[in-house]
Amino acid sequence: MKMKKYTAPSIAEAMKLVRSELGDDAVIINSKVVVTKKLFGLVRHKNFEVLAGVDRIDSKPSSRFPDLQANTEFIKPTELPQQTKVHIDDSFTNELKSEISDLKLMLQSMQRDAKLSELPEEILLFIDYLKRQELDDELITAISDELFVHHQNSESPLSNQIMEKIAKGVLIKKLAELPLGGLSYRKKYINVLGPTGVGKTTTIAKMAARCVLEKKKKIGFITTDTYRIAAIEQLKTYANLLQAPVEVVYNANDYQQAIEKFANLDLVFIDTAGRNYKEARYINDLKKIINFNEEVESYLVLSLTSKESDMEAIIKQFNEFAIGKFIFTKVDETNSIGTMYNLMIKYNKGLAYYTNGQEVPEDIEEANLDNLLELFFQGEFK
Ligand SMILES: Nc1nc2c(ncn2[C@@H]2O[C@H](COP(=O)(O)OP(=O)(O)O)[C@@H](O)[C@H]2O)c(=O)[nH]1
Ligand SMILES: [Mg+2]
Repeated sequence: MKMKKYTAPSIAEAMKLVRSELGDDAVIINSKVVVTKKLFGLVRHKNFEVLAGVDRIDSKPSSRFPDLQANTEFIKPTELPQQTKVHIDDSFTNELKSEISDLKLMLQSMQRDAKLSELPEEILLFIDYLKRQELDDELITAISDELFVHHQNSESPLSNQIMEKIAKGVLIKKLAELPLGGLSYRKKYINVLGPTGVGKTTTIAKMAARCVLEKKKKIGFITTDTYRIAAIEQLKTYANLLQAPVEVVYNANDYQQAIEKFANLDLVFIDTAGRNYKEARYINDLKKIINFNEEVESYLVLSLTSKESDMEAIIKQFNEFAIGKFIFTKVDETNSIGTMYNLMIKYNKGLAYYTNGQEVPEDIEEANLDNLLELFFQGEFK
């Protein structure tokens, strides 16, 4: 069997290449979508990679489907080596299953390609906006399918407003079940976790200021970030402004004492050291110091300027802390905020706040369905 790999921007083009070189008898052995990123990930190219093969009279049977090949007219059964008797075991069945599911995917993506080519300019532009926001392909497909249905049932072009409404409808379905909103005030200790430099301390200052100014709560701070003097000073500066006490905690003993000192406070914010999240040691250190009992509400802070794959690694790393909700920072520093929605949906986690600037206490928003949907469509459509 002669086999060759073909890469093209669409299934149709890949198939054209296959046919032109291998002829009409060519069979598809495997196919997949390959995404390549250029310009630091700003431009994403989707290509289809198809592995095709064709039998030739002089070819030796491949070990892949020897029985099937034995029945083709190209090979005389007498030419078959003895040991090619097939054993239909689990691995073969599994391989077959995965081939079938690959074919299914290929068919779906061909149908989608065909659908897309029928769509008018305004819808394609809208889909392009979703892509630029780096929304997951799965979500984009769900939205495109809805747009397609509306397009078929509508005589006039869909306006941006209508398309936005349709897309929001799809996002609402995915987000509606997730917990959205800030501090519950049901737990006394607010534990803020996350990697270095994402904005944990700044976000704590923003949340704490709201508690004091709007809810008139008596608050205090604990910091386990003893790694850098500047980090302690930063928290103390905010605490002084709010006239709230700070305890610097080096070990479990200090932590216990701080808790006793803060017995009469309503809320205690715990700022943690943002060391390299890849070090398991850091996670263990934290577990040793902080007493994660039912009085603690934990948030994971992620910056939208980070790569999505890195954020996923962080989420997995921090998962054992029973993270209630995410906090996304630096919304103001990016033009693509799809990541926020992708991660919430993928990890089935809600959102407490998103922050959009360095100013304390202004630059923070408590998340709700309305502002999340508005935020997604704040960018320019062209
Ligand atoms: N542009 C922008 N900068 C932010 C935001 N939140 C925090 N920062 C900045 O990010 C830097 C690191 O913040 P910090 O709170 O010290 O991070 P930590 O190491 O996680 O505690 C500081 O310069 C903050 O002013 C935000 O929402 N937008
Ligand atoms: Mg800090």
